[in-house]
Amino acid sequence: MTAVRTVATTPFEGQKPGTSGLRKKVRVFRQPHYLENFVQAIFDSIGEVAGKTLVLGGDGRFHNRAACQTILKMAAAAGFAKVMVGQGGILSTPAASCVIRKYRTFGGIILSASHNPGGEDEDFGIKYNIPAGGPAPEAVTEAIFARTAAIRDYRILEAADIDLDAVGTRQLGPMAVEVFDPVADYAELMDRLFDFAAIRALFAGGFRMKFDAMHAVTGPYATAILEGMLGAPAGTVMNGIPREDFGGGHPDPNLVHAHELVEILFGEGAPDFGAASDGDGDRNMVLGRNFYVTPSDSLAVLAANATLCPGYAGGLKGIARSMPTSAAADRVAEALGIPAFETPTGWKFFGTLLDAGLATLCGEESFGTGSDHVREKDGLWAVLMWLNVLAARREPVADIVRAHWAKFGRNVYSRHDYEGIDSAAANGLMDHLRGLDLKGKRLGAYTVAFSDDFAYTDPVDGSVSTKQGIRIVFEDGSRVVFRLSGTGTEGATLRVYIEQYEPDPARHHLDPQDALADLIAIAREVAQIEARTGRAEPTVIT
Ligand code: G16
Repeated sequence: MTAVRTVATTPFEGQKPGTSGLRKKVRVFRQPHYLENFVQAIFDSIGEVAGKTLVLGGDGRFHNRAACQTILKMAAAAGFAKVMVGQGGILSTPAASCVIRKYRTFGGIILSASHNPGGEDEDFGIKYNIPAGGPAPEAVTEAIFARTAAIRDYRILEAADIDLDAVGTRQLGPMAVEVFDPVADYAELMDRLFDFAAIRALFAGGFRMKFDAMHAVTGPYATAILEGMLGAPAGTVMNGIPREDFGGGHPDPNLVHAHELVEILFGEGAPDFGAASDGDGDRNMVLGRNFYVTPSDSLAVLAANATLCPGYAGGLKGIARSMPTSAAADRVAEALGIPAFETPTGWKFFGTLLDAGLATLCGEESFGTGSDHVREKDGLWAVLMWLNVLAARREPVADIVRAHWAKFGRNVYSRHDYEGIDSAAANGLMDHLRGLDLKGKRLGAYTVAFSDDFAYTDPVDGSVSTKQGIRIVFEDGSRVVFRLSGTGTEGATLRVYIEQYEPDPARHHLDPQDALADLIAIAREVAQIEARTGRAEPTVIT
C-alpha cells in the first residue's frame, strides 16, 4: 500500500539558486526537510505537473542515490505520470538535456555540484532544467526561491526505495519509473553530429589521446564512445569509474586540478591530444602535446572549423559567449559575417538565443563549450568536435591554434581566482570598484575607455540582468573584469579576468602571465586585492 503523506515544514534560509542551481554542503542537504522543501518548491513553481514526465539523474556524487529516492517519491506524490531515471541515478548534465529534449519531457532535475568536490563533507547540488532542456531561467529560479521562503508543507509517497540499477520500467505507487541506459541516447546524438568514421580512421592510424574523466560522470560516456564506438585503445580513458567522492579529487578540468592529465600531455612521449571533463560532464579542457588551449580560444577555433563536422556543415547562425570570455570568438563571427552575442556568466543565458535560432555555438571561459544540439554546455561534445577537426585537418593541436592566431590575432587571456576569501571582504572589494570613477584615467600605460557593472537585456525575451561583473575597458581594447563566483559553497571566490589583443604573430608565443603582467598588476592595485583579502597571489590561474 502506498499513501501520500503531507509533512509540515518551515522554510530554510538561503535556498537561492546560484549560477547553476542550489549548491550547498552535503551536511546542509542532509538536514531533515532541506532537500524536500526545495523539491516541493520546484514542483510548486513550474506549472501543472500532473500527468507529465520528468527526467532525473545526477553526477553520482555522495548523496546522489538517497536524493533520487526522495525525489521519486515526491514526484509520485505531486502527480507526475512518469520519471525517467538514469541507471544507478547517473546522468551527465548534457545527457539530461539531450533526453529531456528527445522525449519532450516536462524538464528534469539534475543532481550535481558540478566541479566542486564530492563526499560526506563536500558539496551537493540540485537544479531544475526546463522542457527546452536548459537550466531554468532567472524568472523560474526566482519563483522557486520565493516559494522556498513561504513553504509550509511538502508531499511524499510512503513507499519502499525503488531499484535504480536494473534497466526497465517499474511502478512507484501510481507513477511509472523508467530506469534507462544514460549513455545510449547521448551517444546516438554525437554519432549524428560528428564524422565517426573519420575519427575511427584517425585512431586506427595511431593517433593517441588521453581522456581524464576525473572519477566523475563522463567515465561511462567516454569509455563507450571513445574506446567503444571510435576504436581508441583501451586505457585512453583514465579515471573512468564514477566515484562518490571523485577519488578524493576536485573534478574541475583545469590546469591545476587535472594535473595528472597535464603531466602526461607535457611529459616525455606525450600523446597527441588530451582532454578532461568535470563532475557532471558539462565542462571540458583541451590539451595538445605540450600545449594548453584556453576555453576562449577553443570556442573560437571550433567556430572557425565547424563546417568540417557533418552536424555543422551548413554553417553557423551566430556565436555567443559570456562577457568574461575573451573576444576571440567575436573575431571569427565577424569573419564569417554572423552575429556575436555577449551574455552574463551562466549557461542559462544562452537558452533563448539557441531557441530563437540566433546562435549555434556558445562558450564560456569557465571551460564550457556547447551548441544548439542540447541546452547545456557539453564536455564530451567539445572533445568530439576537436577530434573531428583533428581527423579532418591532420595537424597537431598547437599548429591549428597558432595558425588561428596568425589569421585572427591572439586574444591573450588569463583568469586569476582567489578562492575561499571572506565574503564581507569580497563584497567590500566589489563595492569599492563600483564606486570608482575611472573613465579617462590613466592606469599604468593604459587609459580607461569606460568601466561599468555589466548589465544585459536578453534580445529575445527582453529580460534584464544587472550586476553581472565589473569591467574596466581600456582604450586599446584590453580589459580587466571582476566577478564573484556564483557556484561556491564556502566563503567567496573572486575571479579576475585579464585580456589583451595581440595582432603581432612575433609575440604570440609569449606566456600570457608575462604578456599580461602590467594589466595583472593594475587589476590587483585598482581592486586593492591584497589589502582587502589578505591574498598576495591567486589560488588558481588558468
Ligand atoms: C556554472 C554555469 C556556467 C558558468 C559557471 C560560472 O558552471 O553552468 O555557465 O560559467 O557556473 O561559475 P562561477 O559563477 O563560479 O564563475 P558549472 O560547470 O559549475 O555548472
